[in-house]
Amino acid sequence: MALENDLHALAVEIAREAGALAIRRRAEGVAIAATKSAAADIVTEADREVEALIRARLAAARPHDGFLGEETGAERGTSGITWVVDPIDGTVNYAYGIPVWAVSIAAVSGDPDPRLWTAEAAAVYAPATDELFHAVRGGGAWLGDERLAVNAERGVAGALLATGFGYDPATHAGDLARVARVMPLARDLRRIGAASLDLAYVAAGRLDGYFERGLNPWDHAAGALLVTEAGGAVGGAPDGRPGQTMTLASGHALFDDLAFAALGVTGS
Ligand code: LIP
Repeated sequence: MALENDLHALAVEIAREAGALAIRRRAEGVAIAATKSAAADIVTEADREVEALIRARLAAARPHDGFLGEETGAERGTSGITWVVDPIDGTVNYAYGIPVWAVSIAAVSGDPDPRLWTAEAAAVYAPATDELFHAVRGGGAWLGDERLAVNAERGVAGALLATGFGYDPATHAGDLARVARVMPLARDLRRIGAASLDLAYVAAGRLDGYFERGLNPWDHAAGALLVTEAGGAVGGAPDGRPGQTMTLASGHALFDDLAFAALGVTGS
């Protein structure tokens, strides 16, 4: 258990430190450093600087761990623990000055393959609201000192759902068709723009469910543990885990219907 507690404490401490750096850089003005998969897929100088800070602090504290970061890629470790990091999740919101973005840090054990790893600890820190969502496997999900729980029941008005759209315009028609299939389940839809916060909000009961195609492992690694530790279900990919093909999250009562609408199959 000490291993999980050490991982959790480190994730929380570094997420706060990284969030403070990102907020400072935001106040100084954001510079777009490059584009990645599409013109809309931007990376700022702050993304790179914040990931460098996180990576350096983790290497100093746990030099034999592996790392998988959105901006600097993967490096295998020898300890059996890998850190999965999105330094600024919600980069477009961050660049536009929309205060909805987060530092997402997860510690996973086992094979550093998102289809195989076990999430051990997670921290999702939203500096604009000073909200730190965190979890240890088997220890519950928390917002600060408040224990979190997903919305277990289905409301008569329908579900408050969130989704997102990829950076590639060629994927938008398919994503919108999926929204049309899912809307009969919904009372309304939100497009928050930061997957880690979408997932944290499901864990906190602020959303009833979330679905999004095309996420990367660093987008969902920490948030998925928040949801399961808050009593919810995650999945979407053929192996039943969150993945590139789809990320789903909700309470168990909604999950299969959400999966069927989003994927056309059962969620189990
Ligand atoms: C973002 C996700 C968001 C998704 C965006 C992008 P980034 O991550 O958090 O949910 O809709 O396309 O993937 O790029 O800001 O780290």
